[in-house]
This record gives sequence, C-alpha cells and structure tokens, in this order.
Amino acid sequence: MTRQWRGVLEEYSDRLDIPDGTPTVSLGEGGTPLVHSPWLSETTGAEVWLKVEGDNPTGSFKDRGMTVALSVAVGEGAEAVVCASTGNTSASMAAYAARARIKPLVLVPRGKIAAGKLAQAILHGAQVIMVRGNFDDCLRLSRGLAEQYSVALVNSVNPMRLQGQKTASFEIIDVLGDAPDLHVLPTGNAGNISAYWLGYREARDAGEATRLPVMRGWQAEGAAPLVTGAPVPDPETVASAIRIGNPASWQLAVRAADDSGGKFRSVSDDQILAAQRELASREGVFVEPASAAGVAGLLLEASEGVRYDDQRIAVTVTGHGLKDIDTALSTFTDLVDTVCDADVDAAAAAAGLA
Ligand code: AN7
Repeated sequence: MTRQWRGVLEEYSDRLDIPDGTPTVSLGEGGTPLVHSPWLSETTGAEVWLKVEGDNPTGSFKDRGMTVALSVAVGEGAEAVVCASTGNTSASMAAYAARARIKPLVLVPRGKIAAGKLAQAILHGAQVIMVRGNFDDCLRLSRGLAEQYSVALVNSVNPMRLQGQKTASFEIIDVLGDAPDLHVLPTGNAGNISAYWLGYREARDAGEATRLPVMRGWQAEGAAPLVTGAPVPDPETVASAIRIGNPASWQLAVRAADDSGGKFRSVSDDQILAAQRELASREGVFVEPASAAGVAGLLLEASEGVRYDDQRIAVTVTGHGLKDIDTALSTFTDLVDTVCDADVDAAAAAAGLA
C-alpha cells in the first residue's frame, strides 16, 4: 500500500519553528499538485507551473498555516480562536477548530464574503459576526478581542501561520529539483508572499535549492496598497478574497519583493475574471477570482511584450473556484439552458449533432 500524505506538521516536523510538544491538529493539508501549464508556457515563453492550492482540505492555501496555528493554540491551552477574514481564513479556521474541539469566532465584512466560504464557516460551527466595515476593520477588532479576552488570534500576524504556509515552497522545490526563477502569486493581506519567501530562503540555506526566485505579487486595482505605497481606505474589487486596504504583513512583503528583485503590480477586475475563465476553459483548473490575479498578471505582461524565455515560473493559484460560483458565472451574460426531451434524437438535435 502506498503511504498517504500526512499533512504539513508531520511531513515537515523537522522544519517548522514551533514549540516542542505541540499536538497535531490536521486534515492532511499540503502535498498539493504542481500542474504544468502548456497555455501559459506558450504565452510567456517560460516553463510555467501552477501550484494548485484549491486542492487543500477546505479549498485554499490557508489550511497550511491553520494546521500549525491551531495545533500551537491547542498546545497552549486555548479554548477559543478568532480571526478576521475575507472568507477563506474563516473557512479554514472553523474546520481546524472543529477538529480541535475549540470554539471558532469569525469576523467578516458584512455582505462581502462569497457564499461558499460563509457556508463552510457556518457548517463547521463558527460563530460568524458580520461587521459593518471592511476586512481591515475586522482585523482591528480581532486584535482587540484577542488582547482583551481569552481568545487566540490566528490571522497571519500570528507567526505560526507563516511557518505552515512556507511549506508550499519546499514542495515546489521538491518537484522542480530547484527553486523557480520567478514566483507569481495574488497578494492581499500579504502573509503568503512573506511565507513563500521565508520557505525559499530556508531551502536555499539548507542546500536544497541553488537560487532564490524573484517574487512578484499581484493585487487588484481597487485594493493595491502595495503598488501605490499607501493604505487604501475603501478597497473594492470583485476578487473579494483580496479586498484588503492595509495588509498586516506589509513590511515582510515589501522585503520579499525588494530582496528578491521583484515588485508588486495590479490587474483590473476584468483582467482577473478573464484570467479565471481562461484558466478554467484552457487548462481545466477552476480557481476563485482572487486566485487568478497572478495568472492575469502574467497575461498582462505578455500583452506588454514581456518575455520569460527559458525561465521557470511557479504561479500559486490560491483557492478553489467552487467557493464563489456567483462571481464565476456573472460574466456569462448570455447563458441559456439547453433543454430537450429524454431521448437520443432530441439530445442529438439539441447538441447540434443531428
Ligand atoms: C484565495 O481569508 O485574507 O496575501 O481573510 O483567500 O496571504 O493575504 C484571504 C486571502 C489570495 C491573499 N487568494 O493572500 C482571508 C484572506 C485567496 C485568498 C489571498 C487570499 P495573502
């Protein structure tokens, strides 16, 4: 019998900087596929690989960090955990809290969470509080609650989250045999780009990679503080997961971009939705809108004439498309049901075969 993937804590037990004796709260996260993209490779001149993080247990990369954050919280005796979220963090935290049998408390911007993510938080038993405000307000409240009450904060300001999330870099190096030349990903609260950079540096220092990739973060035009250099008071984008105006890991993210020779840029909502659609229809990879920001960025650069010949590019697609089907279908304005009677001739006629 082949061995089953054991999850981030057990697979990388010797590489996580966490307290001794930490218990394991896991759903088997990590070990996600690195899928070659012929379409993006042709478009860019590079060899492009997609790190498909929607394949994690709750459908996003957040599970890598959450297994560590919840395990450490349980080890420290926490009875409740809190997070602010644009959706995926809350879905993930609620699942791991359910498994750990501790209470999940979620603060989300009212009316701005994709239905799938909200359903996850509710089904996993979270107490969901809808805040009249944006994500940045929710994060401020979560910090306040954790300071004044006995609930553990598990947003990515909790360094345990980055410990877990850095493992995606290890997996990419494992498959490619070295670090890629370039790493591209969507950026919102900026924990993930910081975690990848940490992972790549550790792997290089351990002799597992001979180089470090250039780190490129892509934000949504209406929520691009790392591009403009100033917090955005009222962030707005169809990519609700990255509707964030004042990223918590701002300094770490800027350092990742600067030290790697990379930078932040932004893409429009239309470019994000077009990239989401093309990725689904050309490559069979269905991601949520925010997750397509990096792909949209590569396409934008290709249209500007940028070439990446002979380079290797890793693109993280961060979350599953099924989380937000309303937005996914919103661009299909001419969708009409094709209906037929239950016989082969009618089906053939309806399909235009006959
Ligand atoms: C699909 O769930 O911030 O730059 O509260 O869900 O590490 O924040 C989600 C972020 C990209 C951005 N793609 O990552 C939350 C939350 C998806 C996401 C990001 C998020 P970071």
